[in-house]
Amino acid sequence: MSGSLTLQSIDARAVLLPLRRPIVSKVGRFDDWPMILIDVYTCEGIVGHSYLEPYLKDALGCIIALIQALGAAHVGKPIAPLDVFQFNRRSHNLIGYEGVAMIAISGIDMAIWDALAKAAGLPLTRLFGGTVGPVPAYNSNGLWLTDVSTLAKEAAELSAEGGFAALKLRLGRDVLAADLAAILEVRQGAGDSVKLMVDFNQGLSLGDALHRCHALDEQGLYWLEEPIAYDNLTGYAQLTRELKTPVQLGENFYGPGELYKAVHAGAGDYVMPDLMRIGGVSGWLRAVPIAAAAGIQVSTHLYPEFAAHLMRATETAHWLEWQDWADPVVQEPFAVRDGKIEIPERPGAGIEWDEAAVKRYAI
Ligand code: SMN
Ligand code: MG
Repeated sequence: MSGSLTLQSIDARAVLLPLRRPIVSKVGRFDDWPMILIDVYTCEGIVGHSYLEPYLKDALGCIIALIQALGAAHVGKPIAPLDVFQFNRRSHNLIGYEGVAMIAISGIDMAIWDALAKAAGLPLTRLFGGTVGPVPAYNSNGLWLTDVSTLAKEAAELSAEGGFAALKLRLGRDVLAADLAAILEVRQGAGDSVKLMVDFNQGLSLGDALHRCHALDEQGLYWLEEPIAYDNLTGYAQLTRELKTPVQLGENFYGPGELYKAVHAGAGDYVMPDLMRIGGVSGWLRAVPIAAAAGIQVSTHLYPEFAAHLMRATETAHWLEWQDWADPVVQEPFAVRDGKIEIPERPGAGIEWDEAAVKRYAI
């Protein structure tokens, strides 16, 4: 077979998944997790899958409508992810290709790459020239802005879940003393040697971030993530210059150009693009060489399955963010051992839906 694929149709379905631990953060509280499941059907019988996690239940309808409209433009045409990406992006020139538009484009892109890897009979990472192997990960499944007295027990559980030596804690409580108490609790639960990434979810003003982050600078934290609004690159550059602890940002870069602007502005020590916003697999492949050329290490944000494949092909790969929020609808969730996520030896990204579960959680 030639390996080429032709698009037959694209389907996008909304589900609302239960979370083992509610998400309590400065970007909101979520007791369950809205997701969009995307299926790209090809004339050759191969089906590509991806999912999106757009946070807001109310946003699902407009993203699904966009996916369907974009998909319709490609029916009957050959599937080449880079061409499709370029076409879809250009089709939004007049109304902006960030935000919801880029989210829809990213979801389609990931599903197409999955189909392509399946057609080639290769795990996705091998399509990029990478190898299947373990990917170092930190556990991001908990340690939200919840009661500080619960954090030690939760940190112990999170470390034990997959032999994790690195965890992410959310900070930005009302007073510094509460953030310090949270750090102490987590270290009591997970041990002093735990690598502790902390995330403020854009919760602080620049002034408050200067106070809070300077006060935390002696705590030996692994990174300080998104202390301020994501687009205040001047503020990020100031924090990055002033603080000893590395500053992390990037989950809100919409497309490779925004990563470039952040790198150019010296806005962080590390970057962590999110596949739903950076432009899916194609966006990732175009963004991360910019970071690598600047000597900046790259971590992932959500989407651990696609992220694992990409990290094996990323020059300055740093940490994969592990969370299991899609697991309720995935047939065979990826295994985690010794703090590393394991890529399965099957063609594509390795995600197939548990259709009975999809039906149960459909909205
Ligand atoms: C985050 C992700 C998903 C929901 C809330 C908060 C966070 C992270 O920014 O980096 O994990
Ligand atoms: Mg974050």
